[in-house]
Amino acid sequence: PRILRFLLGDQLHRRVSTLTDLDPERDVVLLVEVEAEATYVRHHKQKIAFLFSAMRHFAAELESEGIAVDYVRVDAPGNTGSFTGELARALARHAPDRVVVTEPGEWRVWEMMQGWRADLPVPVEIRPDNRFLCPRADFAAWAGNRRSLRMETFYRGMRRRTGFLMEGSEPAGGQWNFDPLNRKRLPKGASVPARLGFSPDATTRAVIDLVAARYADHFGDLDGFAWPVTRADALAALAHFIEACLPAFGDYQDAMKAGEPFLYHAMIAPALNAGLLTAEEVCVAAERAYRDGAAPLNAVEGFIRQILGWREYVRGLYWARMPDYARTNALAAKRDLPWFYWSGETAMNCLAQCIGDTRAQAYAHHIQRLMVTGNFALIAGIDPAQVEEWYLVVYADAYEWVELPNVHGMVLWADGGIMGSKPYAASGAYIDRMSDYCAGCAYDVKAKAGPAACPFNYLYWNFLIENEARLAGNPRMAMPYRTLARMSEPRRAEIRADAGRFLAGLAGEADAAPEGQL
Ligand code: FAD
Ligand code: DLZ
Ligand code: SF4
Repeated sequence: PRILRFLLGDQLHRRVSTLTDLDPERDVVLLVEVEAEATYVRHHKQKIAFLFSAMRHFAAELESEGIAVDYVRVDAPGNTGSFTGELARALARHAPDRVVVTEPGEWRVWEMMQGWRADLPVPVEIRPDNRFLCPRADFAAWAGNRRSLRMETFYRGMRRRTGFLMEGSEPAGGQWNFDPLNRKRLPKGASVPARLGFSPDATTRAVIDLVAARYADHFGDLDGFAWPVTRADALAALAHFIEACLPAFGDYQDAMKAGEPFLYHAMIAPALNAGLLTAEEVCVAAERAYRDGAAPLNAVEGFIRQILGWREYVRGLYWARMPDYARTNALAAKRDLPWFYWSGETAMNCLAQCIGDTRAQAYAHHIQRLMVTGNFALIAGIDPAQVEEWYLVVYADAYEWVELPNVHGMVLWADGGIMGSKPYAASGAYIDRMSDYCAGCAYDVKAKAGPAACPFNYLYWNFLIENEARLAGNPRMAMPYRTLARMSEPRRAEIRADAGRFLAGLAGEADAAPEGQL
């Protein structure tokens, strides 16, 4: 039988389940660039350029193996602009006996696939995505109907199951988690390794031109494009990370520095999420560095936990709890996303820096996402749906399966505690401890009240006040609420006045809706 193997743009791995039993004599591999995927949110320009270029390179590699590839470019005449439309056109071109696909990363596309099964004239086989270490069904079995799902428990199970960093039945070094060692501030004058950038080849340059013209009104710069777009380059990026960055990755994992978004991070998430690398080979490479004595255990364990733990966990949680997961808003947050998330124009230096990095690179590292843009959205009470859309737009590695649990659950606590036992709210002191941002800021991080005070300081207390009914009974919030209880009435009023003035200013004069404001 002749099989049409439909490969989505983030499934670019030679051994992905769509391709495992490919018969080069008869089968055809279909890849399509479609307007609907490029614009269902207005992705950062670098994200589209990265994916189109990676797709084109991957198609060329398959062809060089003698495989028949049907590649539809976004500007090809007759392109219908959607997965469903392009699959239907391809069926007419190739008249296959059946279609094989790998399950997609997003619920939205999963629903489309159910439609294909129902409506297309040939059978459509949807295969599990074998690039993950924990199959969806196994996660669902672990999760059951439990309300709260803790990453740490899942992660220990994954360590046992895969054998990564295990000595028999015990964790290497006698401990599962070395995080307490991983909170160092970057020493003044420290020189960080240079990013291994990949200069665009002819294929990438053509795609960059296409994106610049076609998606000119999307967020983000294209100038600094340096992502690996082939498997060979992605493997080089991984090797560079293991050698130059992994040894210090643990120590400075949470550190932030103005003008240096990359620090000791791996910069591999776009490649990993698109299939250019697999989670397993990345963990193998990191563990080898530990076994060879090239990187310390706190770094290697911290890194493997991100991939074997967090990445697998958010993906499992997404599929186990969608579509309801996206709909909750446990803290009833409803303010609009401030315009400065797009423009970067704010006097708060930490936010200006992180948003500037994001616009220039389609990248910010984890703590920038969590403790700066994320924490601000949490304590300012921004509507989860608007925050989620922002994160899905702005990062080259963003797909809903990984973005949504991180934003909805980890950052905004909009899931009411499925992911984390308490919101990660923090005042300016945290940012001051972990970065050099405050020194260059118009606000004073030490000041608690008044127009010159760091807004994170009063927004933090205002957040606790606004959510007192919902959060005061949470045992993990007992300490801050005890402090709040000791506050005088005038001090509480001052916090609410500072926050009210600041939030009204954010909303702008025209649309400063009094409802929900202070
Ligand atoms: P490193 O810091 O070097 O980490 C190595 C790898 O671990 C990453 O490449 C990634 O694959 C994995 N990883 C680390 N943390 C997480 C996590 N919390 N969840 C899942 N995987 C993780 N990651 C995405 O891939 N796509 C997203 O859309 C995304 N959105 C995020 C939104 C928020 C609000 C937060 C707090 C985190 C988000 N992350 C997302 C996780 C993490 O920030 C990025 O994976 C990481 O910054 C990518 O850069 P890196 O490759 O240099 O990562
Ligand atoms: C993100 C993206 C973009 C921008 N463009 C395409 C595309 O043109 N063709 C394609 O096959 N995939 C694209 N993708 C990735 C898909 O959106 C992704 O496969 C789904 O979100 C499921 O994870
Ligand atoms: Fe951010 Fe406050 Fe520091 Fe300014 S003072 S950089 S607003 S934490």
